[in-house]
Amino acid sequence: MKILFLDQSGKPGGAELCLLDIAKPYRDSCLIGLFADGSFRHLLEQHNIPVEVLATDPIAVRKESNLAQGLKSFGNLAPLIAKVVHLSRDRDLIYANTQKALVVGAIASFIARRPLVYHLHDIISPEHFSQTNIRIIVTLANRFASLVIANSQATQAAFIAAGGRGDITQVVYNGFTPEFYKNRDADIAQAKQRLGMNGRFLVGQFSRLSPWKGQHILLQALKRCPEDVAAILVGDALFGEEDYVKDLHEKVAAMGLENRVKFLGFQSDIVPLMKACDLVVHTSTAPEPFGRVIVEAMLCKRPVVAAKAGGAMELIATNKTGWLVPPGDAIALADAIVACRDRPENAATIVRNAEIEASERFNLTSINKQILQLLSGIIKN
Ligand code: UPG
Repeated sequence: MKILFLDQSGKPGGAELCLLDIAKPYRDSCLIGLFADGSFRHLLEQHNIPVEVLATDPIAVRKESNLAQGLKSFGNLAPLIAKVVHLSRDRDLIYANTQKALVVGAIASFIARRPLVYHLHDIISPEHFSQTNIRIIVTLANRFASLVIANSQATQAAFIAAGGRGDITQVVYNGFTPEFYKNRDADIAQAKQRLGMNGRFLVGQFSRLSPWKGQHILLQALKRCPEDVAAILVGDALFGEEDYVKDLHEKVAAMGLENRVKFLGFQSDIVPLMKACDLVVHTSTAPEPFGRVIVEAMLCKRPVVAAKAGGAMELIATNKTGWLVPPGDAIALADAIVACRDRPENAATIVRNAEIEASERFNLTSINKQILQLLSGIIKN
């Protein structure tokens, strides 16, 4: 199957890491078209996945843009759309992995008469998108997409609640390769040493630094935990959240947490660091569409506490495969961290259950089979 994948980002956020895994089986015949250059291109090249940067000027429209801004940037899209139309001529389908990819992909699919698939990684709600952008996404998906893949039931429900067509929407979770997380324990001692956190109960937060990812909630929780509890924040601002990063650093200083918090920036291989942690926390203050880090923690055999909203609730059964606490509740998070530190035997049982469940439910091989089946159905029709 010849697929033209489209993604607006040059940086490897969760949607891009998911796309990397989806594209692997098609590497001999697909092309990934990016709307910006960056380290995501290098990552695709390392995996021998054909990639081309289709636009060099950043596309100005943002998630919160209004109609006038949206229309203005629309005019700038014409050359990009022309390129996508050209590239899609000898492809079986266009696979849009982000919102701007949907806008370009929808128009190109109409002109080139190619089926369009839209992989929806976000919860379409006013917390994340302006009303204009919600209308654009829903209208284009309803009118042009043959299939909308939602990364969780929560994402699917939000899309339908916003007016999206349920009859073209299917839930497909992110897939992972369990073997990738196994037999890497030799790196743990080295990672702990590198972090200078020996003898501490180490809590890890792995995600881009962004207000809704809630790193500040972890800092507040840490302040309430005993002194031997320390934290690493792994990730960087990917999409213009530099003010939040500055704010986090100021908070750490103001709260006297300098010796208990380390900012590690973006790391291309999170596994050794995750394994060096005693607990992984997911602290999003808005419903998380899926939550890759939760599954990665399970596969790394590390206990995980997540915010009880959105897709996270489909990933964790509390007290069986992890713990869920109310989003934005630093007190509940601190209590969960201390409970995990004080009852390691309980955590060990949970970790065993979680690894078995995650290896089965989120196995990349079966997830990619599911996607192949869905795509084959579209091409036949
Ligand atoms: N990560 C790194 N290095 C870092 C920090 C993070 O590789 O330094 C990885 C992390 O391991 C994870 C990914 O980045 O695999 C981030 O995933 P996630 O927080 O789930 O992704 P988002 O960027 O928020 O992307 C969207 C949704 C999210 C969903 C994802 C895939 O918000 O809920 O899981 O798309 O569908």
